[in-house]
Formats: sequence, C-alpha cells, structure tokens
Amino acid sequence: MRNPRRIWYALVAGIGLLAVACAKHAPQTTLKPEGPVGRKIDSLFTFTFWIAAAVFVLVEFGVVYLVWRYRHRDDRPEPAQVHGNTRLEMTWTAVPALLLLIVAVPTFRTIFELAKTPKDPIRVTVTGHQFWWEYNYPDYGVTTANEVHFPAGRNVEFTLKGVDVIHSFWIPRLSGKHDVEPGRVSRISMKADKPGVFLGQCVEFCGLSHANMRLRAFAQTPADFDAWVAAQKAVPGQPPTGTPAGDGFALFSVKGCSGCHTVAGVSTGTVGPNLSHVYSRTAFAGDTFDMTPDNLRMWLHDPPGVKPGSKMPNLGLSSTEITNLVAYLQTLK
Ligand code: HEC
Ligand SMILES: [Cu+2]
Repeated sequence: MRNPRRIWYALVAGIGLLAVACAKHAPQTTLKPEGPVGRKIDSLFTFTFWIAAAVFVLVEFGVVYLVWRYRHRDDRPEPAQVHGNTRLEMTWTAVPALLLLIVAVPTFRTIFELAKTPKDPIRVTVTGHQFWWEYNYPDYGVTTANEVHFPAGRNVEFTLKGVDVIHSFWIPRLSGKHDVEPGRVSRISMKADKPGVFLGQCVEFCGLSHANMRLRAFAQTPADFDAWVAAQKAVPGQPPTGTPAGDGFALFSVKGCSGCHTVAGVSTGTVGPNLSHVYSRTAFAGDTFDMTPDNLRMWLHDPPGVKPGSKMPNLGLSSTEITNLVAYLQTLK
C-alpha cells in the first residue's frame, strides 16, 4: 500500500456516489419519466444499460481473472507467449458489431418517433437568455418567463430560439435535452401524463449564472390551464396614486425599468422578463428565488450581487424606492 489515505478517499468518494443513487427526493431524475417522450428515452436507456452492464461485467471479470490466473510466481515458469489468434479476433470483432447492431434498431426507431410532429399541440416558443427563459404562446398572445404552463395529457411543441449564447432546455422527467442556439430554430415536443410540477434547467454552460438558469413546468388540468391563460391575458390595472404601489408605478418609468421590461398597457421593453403578471409566478430570476416581497427587495437592491453576472444592473435604488417598487410589483398578479 503506497498511499493508504488515497485509497480511503477513493472509497469514501465511491460510497458517496453510490449513496446519491438512493435519493428519495430527486425532482430532476430521468429514471422516473412522467410522460410518453421521457418513457421512450428511458426504455431505450434501460435496454442499452443492461447490454453495457453485461459487457462490463464480462470484460472486467475476464481481466481480473487473467491477472490473477497468470500472476507472477517465482516457482512458476513464464506462461506461453502467443501472437495472433484468428478465431478469437474474429469473435471479438463480430460480437461487439452485433451488439451495436442490436442497440441501433431501437435507437433509430426512437429517434424517428421523437422527431415526429405531434398532433394538435400547444405551441410555445422558448427563448434562452443569459440567464432566464422566455416563453411565448403565439396562439394566445401570452408572454411569460421561467415558469411554463401547459395542459397535462396534451402534446406541447416547444420552438427553441437563442439570442446570446448556446443554452440547453431540459425538463428531465418529461423529455431529453435540446440545445438552444442563437441563429437557429429547433423543436422539441413532450407531454405530461397528469398534472404536476416539473423542474428543469439550462444544461449547456452559458456563463456565470448558468446554474441559476432554472425553470419550472406546470402541467395543469385543461380548466386550470385555460384559467391561467385568461389571467395572463388580462391587462393589469394601474395602482392609485398616493399609495406605495402608486409611487412604485411612477418609479417604474422614472428608474428605467420600463425600458427593459414589458408590462401590458405600460411598457414594451424586451431586455428582461415580461412583468405583466410577475407576481403570479412562484419564483423569479431564472427560478432562483421564491416570489416573496423580501426576495424582491433583495433582488432590486443589487441583482448581480445575488445572481452573479445577471444582466439586470444595480440601479442604486433607495430603501423607500425599493419598498414602493415591490408594492407595485405585488399588484402585477
Ligand atoms: C437594463 C435592463 C433592465 C433594467 C433597467 C431593469 N431590469 Fe429587471 N431584469 C432585467 C433582466 C435582464 C432580468 C433577468 C435577470 C436574470 O434572471 O438573470 C430582470 C429581472 C427582473 C425581475 C425578475 C423577473 C422574473 O420573473 O424573473 C424583476 C421583478 C425585475 N427585473 C424588476 C425590475 C424593476 C422593478 C426595475 C426598475 C427598478 C428593473 N427590473 C430594471 C433587465 C432590467
Ligand atoms: Cu443557459
């Protein structure tokens, strides 16, 4: 044992890795798909996994056995040295080729099935921004951010667009990943079996806050989805002057928020998320912070301070200005 401590480290790391597999609360596991697309990918994975596992065990067992069987011993002569064995070489070429062929059949079938355009889908255009997701529903005239809603049991077709760097859109329990590239439009479809909330995130390193570019998908009953669409289409009312929210509303233009953010009936900025109904979301800033007045305060105080690299600048707002702006944001339900 040259360095027993290293072996301990390796052991602890190995056990740690193994323990990860026991996680009970794993909202982003791909191993428990909740829709037909996820299931197709998962069964392909399971099939390939068992073939790979069998090959692994056979090869490793063979290596360990041969090392042990022909290990050096002083009292034993050197084993016969051979070079070339046609039958063996043909076997270990043919068997892997056959295995690849077997794996290729369901792989190709799955690829073609997943590429099919779904019937009667809900259409959502996804735009990846550093570091948040924009969702636009062309059929409903709704634009929102970070949280995407769709009816369960119905196909959703996401059209993916990028505007800055490469991102990757992934809702692990519903579907595979798909890159979101600037200058290129691609599509990915999925469906949730039943209502539920699914977490996802950007899976292509895109800058400082890549890890803070998460997303949340709400699969809803058709009635709940319709209600959500109706609420998102509503034009928010303007708060009465003289109240904190009214002052916040005025600050929204004075402080330049309106230049970057859209609020229906008020402003048309597109640099940041659409805020028309921001307070109806459960979280904000790439699904990083829960939607609470305290968190909004923290955010407005210094966005890049709490979310590194964020494209929303620190606007040097005073405490009172923040109080009023938060009061206004809370009216945007
Ligand atoms: C220079 C453009 C710009 C200005 C000015 C700006 N923002 Fe932002 N804002 C952004 C961007 C970009 C994001 C997304 C940041 C992220 O998630 O990394 C954002 C995010 C937000 C969010 C979170 C929204 C969500 O759903 O994730 C809120 C709330 C917000 N801004 C409010 C304001 C307010 C209030 C003002 C004015 C005091 C303001 N912003 C000024 C660009 C701007
Ligand atoms: Cu990203």
